[in-house]
Amino acid sequence: MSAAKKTETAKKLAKIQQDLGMKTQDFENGFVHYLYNMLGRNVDADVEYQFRALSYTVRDRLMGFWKQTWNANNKSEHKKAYYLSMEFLIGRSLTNNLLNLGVETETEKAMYELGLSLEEIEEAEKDAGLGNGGLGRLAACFMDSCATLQLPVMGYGLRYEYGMFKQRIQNGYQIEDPDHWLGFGFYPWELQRTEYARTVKFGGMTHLFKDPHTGKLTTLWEETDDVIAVPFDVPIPGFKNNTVNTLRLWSACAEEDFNLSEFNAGSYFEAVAQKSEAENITMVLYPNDSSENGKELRLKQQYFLVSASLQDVVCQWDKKHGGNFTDFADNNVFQLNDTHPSLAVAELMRIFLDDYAMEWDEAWHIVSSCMAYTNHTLLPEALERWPVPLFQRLLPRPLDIIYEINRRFLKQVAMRWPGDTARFRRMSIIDEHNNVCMAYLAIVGSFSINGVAALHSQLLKDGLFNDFYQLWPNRFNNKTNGVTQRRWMAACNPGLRALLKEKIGEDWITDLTQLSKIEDFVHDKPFRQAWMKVKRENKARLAQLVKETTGVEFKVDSLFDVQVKRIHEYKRQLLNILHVIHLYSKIKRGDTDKWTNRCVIIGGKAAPGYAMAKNIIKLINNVAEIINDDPEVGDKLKVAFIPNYRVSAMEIICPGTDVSEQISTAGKEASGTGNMKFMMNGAVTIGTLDGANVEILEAVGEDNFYLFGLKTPEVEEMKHHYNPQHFIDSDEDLRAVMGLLESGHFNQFEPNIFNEIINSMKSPQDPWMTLADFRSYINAQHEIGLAFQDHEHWNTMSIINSARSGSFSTDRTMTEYNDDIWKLTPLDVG
Ligand code: 26Q
Repeated sequence: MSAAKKTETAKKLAKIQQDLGMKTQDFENGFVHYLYNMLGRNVDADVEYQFRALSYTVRDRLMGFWKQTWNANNKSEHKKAYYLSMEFLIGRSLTNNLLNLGVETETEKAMYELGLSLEEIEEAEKDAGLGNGGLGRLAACFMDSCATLQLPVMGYGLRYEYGMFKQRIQNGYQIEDPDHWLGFGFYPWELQRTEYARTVKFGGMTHLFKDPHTGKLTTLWEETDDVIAVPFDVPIPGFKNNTVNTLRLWSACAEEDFNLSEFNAGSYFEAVAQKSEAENITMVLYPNDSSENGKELRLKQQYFLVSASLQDVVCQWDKKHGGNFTDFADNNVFQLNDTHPSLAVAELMRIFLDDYAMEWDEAWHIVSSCMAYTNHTLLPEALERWPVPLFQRLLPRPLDIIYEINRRFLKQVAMRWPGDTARFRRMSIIDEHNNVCMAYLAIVGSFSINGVAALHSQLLKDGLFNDFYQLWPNRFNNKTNGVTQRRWMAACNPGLRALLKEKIGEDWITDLTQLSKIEDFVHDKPFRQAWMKVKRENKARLAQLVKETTGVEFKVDSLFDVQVKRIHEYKRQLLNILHVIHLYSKIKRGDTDKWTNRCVIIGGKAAPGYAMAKNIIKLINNVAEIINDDPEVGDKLKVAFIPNYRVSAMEIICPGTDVSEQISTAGKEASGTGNMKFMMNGAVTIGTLDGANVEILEAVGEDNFYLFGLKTPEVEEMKHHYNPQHFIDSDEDLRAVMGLLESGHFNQFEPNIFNEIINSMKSPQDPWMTLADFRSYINAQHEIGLAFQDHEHWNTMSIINSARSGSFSTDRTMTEYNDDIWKLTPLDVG
């Protein structure tokens, strides 16, 4: 095709695209077209087909903007950022895409005209559960904010065939079912792009090779088992700004003509088995929210992500700049979401050294100027370490490079601290047990290292990474997490959105600090009443979810007290349960003066191999059963464990919550993001001084936050002489609670099943110090109960919490990443 003809055709296509239209009638037409012509169904088809037809209709309308953004990105010379993450916890996309396209009303009408309900169709969408919890959801919120801020950021992740497992409760125990979210390979929001497939090497061996012409030594990595990485692109629309960014998810595929030699030798079966081994790489998401070390497949996943993504970026650069990498670091930056993609440091070195014959110093200069690392945990046991022998077998060439990085790095350490062998040993990327320490690899290779809340970032400098902080203080910075208010307010809380629109307009949707304006109405009676009404309706919706999933009936007038997050000892669901048992024991002894009826919701998944966490779920369910079945308790106290907690459940839970439980042992929760979702939607927090709670408290003030528990230094100090028995002996209420637990009251026909839980809490070695915080937690909860009885006072706290949540938007977080780390220019796509 001639250049002129090409331009003419492009214009013609753009015109056709525009003609798609954004009116009610256009959505009706599109929907019917897909339902009839593509799916061969009628309007009375199953709601899954309705969802498919509607999502295709919406996707059509994203395509033009997507291509426009893609072209704008490729055309002009500007810096881009790449967010490398093993997890993107997207959840559902239809509602969000309608909101960001600004066509919710039109679509709703269109469906109504056809006798259908948009809400029902939206609920038919499966969650894309490609993440465990906070870290994965954060990545998804980041993508939304970057598109809304028009930042040229691309996400790189994995397209797991099976996402986070589905959780069922049977006899109180967690049962895991596979989450085949793709159904029969169907996900309307992805676009396969086989033309950008890449090859990733594993195994084999390395040897030096001397180029006979140049005399230059290069390393060859040969006899490898190769796996093809096929990209699937997911559109990420910004809020009403014509920008659609890209999330690229890699899927593993065996080589096209897989192992023909073996096939010819008659090993047909082995050849096919190898094919499935290659495709195993992206089969399933690891369901641990803290590291699982030493698992070969996990390391393969990490290298697969990193290698495919870096090749993708470097190839595109090479095409444009013909092998000249001088300006590469000025135009590209990689943000590493935790240590999972740390191998990026070694892999980019490998590409430059081996594929482009670059000198070490030049390559290192570029690599260490374009990598930035975010840490999400302080728990030392969660730091990723991989055995060198495993590395040697799977990734011999990257391991060579890591050794060389370490050798040069340790030389620097020795120069700075001559003779300090202890420090030398502490800082080595290869530890004393012959493991590769991924966090150190990330730190050594990055120009920026950040924590995810002010306290957490400080603790990284003081503790975990202190040696590195002394060496490179300027690399360390803080970026407090956020959440996107588009999903976590506008989309999931339509009642609140309507009320806000009436009072302060809709600017808060792209500038959350605007929420502070509602504080002007805190004494305005009609506004206050409307606020209360919205909360009440949201509580009714939540109560319905609880009824449907657990059979437990909640009264809307009760205090809704919620803790939803992964089940982990440091998050202390146990402390919550101790409080529940305390309330129960008070009811049983008739101590119900000034009682506040309370509904306690707990939800979350336990890692399948984490026995203690699974047992905590069983305890919650047993306690719930005894309490809910006791007529003497009645509506005074209800307890429900919501099964299969996930993004779409939180969309119903957070708008209907009165009290948000953020009760981790101080110094252990890096940030938390659920805390922010609750706050925005008008819940009051009961929390320790941990993670972003510190900043939430600062924003709302002590009058609007229920603070309790030991502070981080107090926890550290108490470690040396922790005596849980002392707390039991000196506290009558705690004694009663422990007595009930130990008597087997909650496990009458299941003797001893909670012994380990009880022993862990009573152990002087308990790192989570649950019993130490019991008294102050109970007192704070008591205050909450009383405060809730004063409806007006409670309403004021609720309004203030939401009004002062302005800084917890990922729009703010992304702006800070950009100003301090990425330095991108927003790209107006017109
Ligand atoms: C690592 C290696 C092997 C297998 C699994 C893992 C793994 C997977 C997921 C390790 C950690 C995670 C997830 C961690 C996580 O979600 N951390 C949370 O991140 C949030 C976002 O910054 C914070 O708000 C939370 O405080 C933090 O716990």
